[in-house]
Amino acid sequence: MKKVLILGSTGSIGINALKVIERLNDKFKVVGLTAYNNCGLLEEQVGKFNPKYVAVSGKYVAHLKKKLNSSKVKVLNVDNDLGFLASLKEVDIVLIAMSGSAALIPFLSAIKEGKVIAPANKEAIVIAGNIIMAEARKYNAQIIPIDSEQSAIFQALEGRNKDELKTIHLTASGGVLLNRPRNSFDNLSIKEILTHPRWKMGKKITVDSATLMNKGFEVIEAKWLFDVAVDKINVVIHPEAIIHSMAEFVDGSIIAQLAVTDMRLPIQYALTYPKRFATKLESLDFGKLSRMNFLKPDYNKFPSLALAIEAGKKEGSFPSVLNAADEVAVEAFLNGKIKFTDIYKIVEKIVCQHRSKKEVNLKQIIDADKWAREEALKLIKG
Ligand code: MN3
Repeated sequence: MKKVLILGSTGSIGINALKVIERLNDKFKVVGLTAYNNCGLLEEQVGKFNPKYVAVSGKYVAHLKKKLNSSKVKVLNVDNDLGFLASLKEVDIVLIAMSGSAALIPFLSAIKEGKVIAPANKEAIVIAGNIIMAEARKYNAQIIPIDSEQSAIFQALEGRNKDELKTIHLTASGGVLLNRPRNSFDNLSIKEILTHPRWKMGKKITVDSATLMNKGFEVIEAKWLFDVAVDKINVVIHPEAIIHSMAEFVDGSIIAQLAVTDMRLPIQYALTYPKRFATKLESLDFGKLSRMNFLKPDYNKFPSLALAIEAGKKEGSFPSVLNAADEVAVEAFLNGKIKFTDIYKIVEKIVCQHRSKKEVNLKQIIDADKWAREEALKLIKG
């Protein structure tokens, strides 16, 4: 039995991860679950999976302790204790389903203990991919991505020699704005942005999918995860989201991973790797599918994608600044404080003001994050 810690068990990835574990309950034991403020659902999950540890935001710790009085579960604080949880001897796999750069601390702790890490979280690898990958090599920790595109690339590259890789074709559904004219973007409502055609996800990532910033983050992520130059990563719009990404080799052969759009599949693969087990998911029906479409991304319509690719090329603390400014701007949009098109304007302005060396340490990354957040808040207020 593999022992699993899930950071962010009440979000959509966390909920799906627990569904996978429930089906494969003879193979996995949940050791710890963490959430931010969804105490109700966390409580339910504790009842079902009986973990040894849970963690929530500091202000809810006392409340949750009271609620879970009768069980033996230890209640910890997500603001301070994630590093401790991720480094526990009794944990084999750390599944990082929480969002935000706060995942960086438990990510690095898990690496130092040589654990298997299954990240769905983007921010940690986007802002500190070079440090994460160097540490993972040093401590022999295995990183098996959950994000559907990274999982597809991981699967396509399995057993291959890296020198044989020519291009990664990173697919994108194109988001909710694919067929909307750019001149209508200014008046887009929050509700219109939050209806993603293919995937059900959290709000922040759904907005990032609409701007294609999410795809830009994935370019940066793929660069670090698979050690390939940004120039070798080609973004392809594929609205059906059936091909989850592809690897093209030097001989011109392309290996793609295809499946129904259901996150339980890449989650299960990350947990059971290198084995595969049956799922209850339906098979792709090619007869019904009949066609798949592909097109080039429109960088003028979606400038966030170009900005992210540029930040990925420049390295240093640029990805950190990009991520932090985007997080603040998207939140302001979701709170009705700025227009949809202001998201890009704010992020672009801050990235352009930033200066960074190519090589940066963890402190410089965190300082850049903090600086970008402050600058973004100033712009939003002004
Ligand atoms: Mn994705």
